[in-house]
Amino acid sequence: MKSRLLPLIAGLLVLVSPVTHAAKKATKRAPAKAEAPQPLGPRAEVLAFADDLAAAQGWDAATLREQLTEALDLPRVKQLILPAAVGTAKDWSAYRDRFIEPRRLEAGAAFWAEHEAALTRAENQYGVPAEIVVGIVGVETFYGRIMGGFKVLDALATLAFDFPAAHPRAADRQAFFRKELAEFLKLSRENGLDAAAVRGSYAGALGLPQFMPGSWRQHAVDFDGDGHIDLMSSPGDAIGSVAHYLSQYGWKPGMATHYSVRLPHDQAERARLLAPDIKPTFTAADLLAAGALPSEAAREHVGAMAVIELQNGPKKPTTVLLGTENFWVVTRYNWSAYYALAVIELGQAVKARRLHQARAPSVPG
Ligand SMILES: [Ca+2]
Repeated sequence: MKSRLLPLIAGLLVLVSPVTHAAKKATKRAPAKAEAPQPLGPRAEVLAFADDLAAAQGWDAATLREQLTEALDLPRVKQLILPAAVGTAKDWSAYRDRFIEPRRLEAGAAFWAEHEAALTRAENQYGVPAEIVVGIVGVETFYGRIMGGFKVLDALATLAFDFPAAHPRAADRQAFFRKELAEFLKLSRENGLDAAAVRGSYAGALGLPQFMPGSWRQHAVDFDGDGHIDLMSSPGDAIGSVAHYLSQYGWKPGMATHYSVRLPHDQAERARLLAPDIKPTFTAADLLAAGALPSEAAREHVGAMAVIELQNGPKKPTTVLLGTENFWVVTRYNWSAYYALAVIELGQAVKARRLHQARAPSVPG
């Protein structure tokens, strides 16, 4: 997916990522070595990339050649991009606890209070509830506290020209990062960013909402009205851009994200319902016919739903839910049911905290 975002937390996510992300073969992570990063150097493919991009954009080729050959090839980035070793137990409850915890809830409530006007305006304009935007910004960057310490130019150059061959989809991913490197260079020039100084995730995701450069150029909006799109330091622009992104991927105002369900006892039916993973496929009538028991609300749902099963480690029972088309839209931000449910539950928990605070009785004087 070209516009898929690769947030800062992807490193955490691979530990619990669904089968779609799992490596087909065991991939042992290299032990951390004190290997000093070296410049990419004047490799033929780097020079050709620089010349092609400079010609297409009307930029000075010598300057771009210099910028890219001097970019550092970062060993740590190549370690982090590899999927977790097979056999790592996925654990929704452990993953959830990383995000739905008191410090992040407190930060989320403060973020919501401070930016309530922008969140409300984004909800009115794009139909995406404030709690979903608050959930995404909270999971991605802890409300701007953790936006990534890698130099994005180095990280993207590493993945564009020296992508680890051990990755199961190395060729695809390398092509993706070459495109993102070009997008980053365009973005820097368009927005007056110093490309050599900008920091982000090991995969090149940027700012409060951790947009990839291509997503920034395609989906970000100036939402605070100052004439510039600034996802690095404008919470207003980040809020509007997240809502706009989800709206462009088909968010349906008023639709629930998910419902509860009991799976059928029949193993073959169960397997058939789980096979499409996060892709909404079955109507409530389909589910009932297959022997599943959707909740009352799910039975009223118009449209297709996905039957999603999350692992809770090797021993505990799994968590099962019905994801709607809006659940699918949240996974366009990051292709993982674990990610989407963390976003949704964090937003709900922050909202509940706000309501609780609003209702708390004042101490009688
Ligand atoms: Ca702005």
